[in-house]
Amino acid sequence: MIRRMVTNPMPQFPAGFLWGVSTSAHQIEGAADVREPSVWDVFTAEPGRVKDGSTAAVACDSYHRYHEDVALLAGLGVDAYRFSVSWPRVDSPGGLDFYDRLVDALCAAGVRPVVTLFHWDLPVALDWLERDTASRFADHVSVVAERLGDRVAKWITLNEPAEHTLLGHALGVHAPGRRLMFDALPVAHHQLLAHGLAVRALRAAGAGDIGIANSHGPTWAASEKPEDREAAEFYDLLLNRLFSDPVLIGRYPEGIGELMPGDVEADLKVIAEPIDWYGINYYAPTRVGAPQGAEIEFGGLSFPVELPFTVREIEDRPVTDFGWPVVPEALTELLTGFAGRYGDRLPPVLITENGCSYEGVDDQERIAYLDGHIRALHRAVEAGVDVRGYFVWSLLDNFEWAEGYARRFGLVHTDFETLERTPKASYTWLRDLLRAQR
Ligand code: IFM
Repeated sequence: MIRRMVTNPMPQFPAGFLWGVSTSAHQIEGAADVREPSVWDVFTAEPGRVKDGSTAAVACDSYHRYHEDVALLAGLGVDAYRFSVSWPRVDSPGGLDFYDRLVDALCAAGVRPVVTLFHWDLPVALDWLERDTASRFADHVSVVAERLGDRVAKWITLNEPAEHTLLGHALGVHAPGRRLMFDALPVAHHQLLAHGLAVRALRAAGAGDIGIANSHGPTWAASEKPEDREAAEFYDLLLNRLFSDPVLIGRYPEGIGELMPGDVEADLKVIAEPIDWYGINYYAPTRVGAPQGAEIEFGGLSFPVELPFTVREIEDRPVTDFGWPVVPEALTELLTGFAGRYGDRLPPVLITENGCSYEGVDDQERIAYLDGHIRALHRAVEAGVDVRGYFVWSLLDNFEWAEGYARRFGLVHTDFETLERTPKASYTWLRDLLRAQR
């Protein structure tokens, strides 16, 4: 547990630095009865998939209460709000009208809309194992861009394709619940292709300011032993290179391209379509060692397979209610490492997610977490990394996927019975920080 008074003044970030908060459609909107189903609706209906047995059918009911959310954003004083459009809702009658209203409300409140075009809620009829899903995504993107493009400040093609591949298709703890292990690699390739096609579709629709939100974090070897270092390098490749090398330098890490389907060289030219900025979702580093047994544990499930690594505990660090270690300086390490790896191929960076799960409305631990990470971010800026913005995950407590409503990441508490929103201490703290930054 970390509980300390935050006293030192926050250093000033460069003028024009973009401050925001993030959410995603499936996690907050509810109103599942007025849209087509997604793979997450099917997954959560299956017993045992979500820890508390809940679904996102109502969630925060932001579909009906978006005006309350916009008022909270305006009160917080953020420059921007990152939300996602639900592909199944866009495919439903009147679905785009909802986003039209939301975007108008944000603009009227002086909050710039940042739109994620895919945040895991794939329409049930589609499948990322199929190459055609990438083209279908580009069609979806064109429809959204035509309608909202005149008011959207920034576009994000995909959110965390790494987690969607690993958790959803390799391990099966997220929708669509497949356990394909390394046979899930085509899912990664097709999402990357979808990203490149989406960049082209956005530009064709006259939209600009385009990025992707990939999850990254430093990977630390459990020891100097060659087997631990090798395992850590492999994990680093999966988390920190598989989804960034193709986008930023137009090639897969060594040994991966030959495992991907289709004309990979031609696809990489699409995948590496230039973007305007690169989004990083950062939560924690990972300590990785050599495999220890024939079973892995994840999300309460055991897998009778041996992965080429095991995730080890990071000792002597506080952890969040989710059990994630709190290591702010790893964010500086991540950003300086990224800038070193990609050099001038790395466009300006935005932190598109950073946050933590804690109970309670007097959430001093969240304040300490955010304070530490924003300072770590500033150190990266001082070290010369071109970081242009920072988004807290999340505005509201919401549906945390396979964890249901048990994990609370919000600056605002959601009562899931009454749907009442109550700003937490961290909301007030961030509001004051943003005021001081201006
Ligand atoms: O809630 C998720 C979000 O959907 C994607 N990034 C990580 C968050 C916390 O687990």
